[in-house]
Amino acid sequence: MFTLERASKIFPETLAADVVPAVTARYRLLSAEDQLALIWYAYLEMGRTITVAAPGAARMQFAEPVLQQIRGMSFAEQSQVMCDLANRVDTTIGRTYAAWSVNIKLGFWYQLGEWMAAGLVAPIPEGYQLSANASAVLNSVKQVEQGQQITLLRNFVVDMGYDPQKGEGQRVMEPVVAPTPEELRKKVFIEGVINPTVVSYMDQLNANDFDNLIELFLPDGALQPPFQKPIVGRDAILRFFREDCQNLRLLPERGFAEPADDGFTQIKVTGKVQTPWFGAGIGMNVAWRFLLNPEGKIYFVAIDLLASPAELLKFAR
Ligand code: 45D
Repeated sequence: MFTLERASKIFPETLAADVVPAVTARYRLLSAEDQLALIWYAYLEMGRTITVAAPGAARMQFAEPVLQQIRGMSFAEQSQVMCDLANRVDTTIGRTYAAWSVNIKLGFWYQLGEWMAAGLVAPIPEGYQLSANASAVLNSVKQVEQGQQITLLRNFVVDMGYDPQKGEGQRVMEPVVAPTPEELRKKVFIEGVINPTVVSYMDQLNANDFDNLIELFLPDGALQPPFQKPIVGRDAILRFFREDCQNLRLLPERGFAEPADDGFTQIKVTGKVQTPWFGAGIGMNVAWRFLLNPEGKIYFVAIDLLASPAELLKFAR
């Protein structure tokens, strides 16, 4: 019998971008001031080659009251709010922030970044000197490929604020968009993979058709996002799809299927994923590792951010 533990080890030769958790761990040891300045410099650096998509109005309405409150503060107070967020201090804003979904958090910082650049919110002090450790972390951020850079920035932002329930509480999330109408859906073609479950998974996720997508999973099925623990069970996976997976673009390229124990099938697919935040500007190199039961339902799927583009072609037995 497959257990989640065993399932998570299929295709062990897949090399994930371990540099991401490693750099994130080093970043967490820095002072709040260093963290904020580092993100600012990293963000400026990235802004020279790619632009972040302005968040939609509907999405921003949730962060708006806090943003306006911050805008009305003195520079000293604004800096304090930002440091408190980075320090995960228990404040009203820290609690509000922690309950937001990832996209609302990103939208909040996007707006603050715009206001910092425009002089409406306290900037990073001119000539601020990063500590030696912070400079080293910033250098590491600059050295990785762009898909890994934006994953790092996302990690930094997600961890801020004060969450008394450690992620178990009710989330404030943007409204769920309607699924793309059938006639407007673009279908994927995956070289080497004709499995209908895998193809439907890609097409339905691309169409934001989460209610049909979840039907592809076994009731005790699991989905493991990059660098995270598996999300187990249909309810939790569906919540994750609605909260975190709207308007993703999955561009699977090729794959490989083979029989596993007990009549199961394991399928590895590699390709690119685009986030609505950067559109076609950044394609993240990913692998999907599926384990399907004999009826073709998903027992397990892991999404890995790949260490390098060379991993896209790695299907050696
Ligand atoms: O502190 O098949 C300032 C799943 C300075 C689903 C700032 C998936 C101060 C299943 C600049 C103001 C989801 C797993 C801060 C597939 C300061 C599935 C601002 C994968 C913070 C394929 C910083 C999807 C800002 C993937 C504004 C891999 C930073 C999705 C903004 C990956 C950073 C999406 C942004 C990623 C980062 C998105 C917008 C990595 C966005 C990253």
